[in-house]
Amino acid sequence: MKLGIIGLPGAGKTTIFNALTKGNAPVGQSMGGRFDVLTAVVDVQDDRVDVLSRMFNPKKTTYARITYTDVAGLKKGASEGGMPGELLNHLSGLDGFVHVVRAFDSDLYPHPDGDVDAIRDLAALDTEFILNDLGVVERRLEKLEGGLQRGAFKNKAEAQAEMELFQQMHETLMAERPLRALALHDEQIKSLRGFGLLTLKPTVVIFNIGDDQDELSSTYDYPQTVITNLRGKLEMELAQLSAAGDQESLAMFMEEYSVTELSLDKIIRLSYDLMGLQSFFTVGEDEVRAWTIGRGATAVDAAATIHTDLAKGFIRAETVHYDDLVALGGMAPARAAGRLRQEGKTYIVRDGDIINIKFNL
Ligand SMILES: Nc1nc2c(ncn2[C@@H]2O[C@H](COP(=O)(O)OP(=O)(O)OP(=O)(O)O)[C@@H](O)[C@H]2O)c(=O)[nH]1
Ligand SMILES: [Mg+2]
Repeated sequence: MKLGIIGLPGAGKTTIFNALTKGNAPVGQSMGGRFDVLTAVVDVQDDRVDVLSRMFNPKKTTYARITYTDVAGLKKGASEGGMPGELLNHLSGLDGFVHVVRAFDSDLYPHPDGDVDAIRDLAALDTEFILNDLGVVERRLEKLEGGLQRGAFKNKAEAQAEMELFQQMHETLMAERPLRALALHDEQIKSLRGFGLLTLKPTVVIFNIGDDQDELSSTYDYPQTVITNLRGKLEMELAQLSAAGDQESLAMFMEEYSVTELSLDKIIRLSYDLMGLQSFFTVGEDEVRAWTIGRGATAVDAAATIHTDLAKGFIRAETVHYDDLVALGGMAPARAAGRLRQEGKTYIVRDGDIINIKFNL
């Protein structure tokens, strides 16, 4: 799961990258068109993993993970004449975006456009993505129309259905709305995967506010989109103190700014949930581990997430739900109470399932 931190130049992308990843990447300097230099993997905090870890006392405890990448090099006009192929490839390959919008004012680092206007800037980068997608959709529509006229499609009904979908997408983009606004169902989203449509991807919008600034609200309201405020610079400094293990300065700093907890875990969790992800767990003496799986995934998908061999030789999935395990107080009582179920390949995994794959190769 890889999320790209995007935003206009100087919006605070690298600052927020550091805040989320407890990193030390240099801020206030552009990376000169190199857009995929900063990548970091973070743990998704999950109380359930901590509880399981106390219960099984394993050698190793592993949380679910998200990769964040700092995507430099996007500016207004980026889509004019088409985005550079390399940048577009990079963006298309991401699972979602964290869109950082500048809301802070700073004499030291004036806004390149002269004044700060977060709503304008949010729309500006959205427009670039919308124009990019519009190009993709129009090219596909031309092909479909031409092909249908010439009778080039074996399955005419299928081509017709695709054309209707693309016409609907075209209307949405022409109304300057992202494709997320259509709330397409999973099958449709799957069929669109190869097109690299940017406005279809789930997005967290972060208004990057100044240390003493009030939170911004907005009417920006689309499916698969969340909006949040973050004091980027302050959160970066707190995250860095925390990473350096400087508890004393951290406590002082937090007190001074009336911060009760670091925001990074909240934002990481937010992006995890937004992507429609869920966790299942494996437990044992060696390791307690959270694994990431999409909604609707089956037991055999879960097996494949752990190892392809487990999927190939799949026999059954011994499954107990986290809530049952904790309520009953352990594996043995859960088994005695009949809560340890034997599930087959097609079982739909639930968030919080604890799974032991039985397999034979
Ligand atoms: N006062 C204040 N300054 C900030 C905040 N966030 C970022 N800055 C400053 O704004 C400047 C740009 O921040 P960066 O994080 O480098 O922004 P960026 O989006 O990565 O910039 P580019 O990579 O050049 O596009 C730096 O000087 C930061 O210190 C904030 O929340 N408050
Ligand atoms: Mg940067």
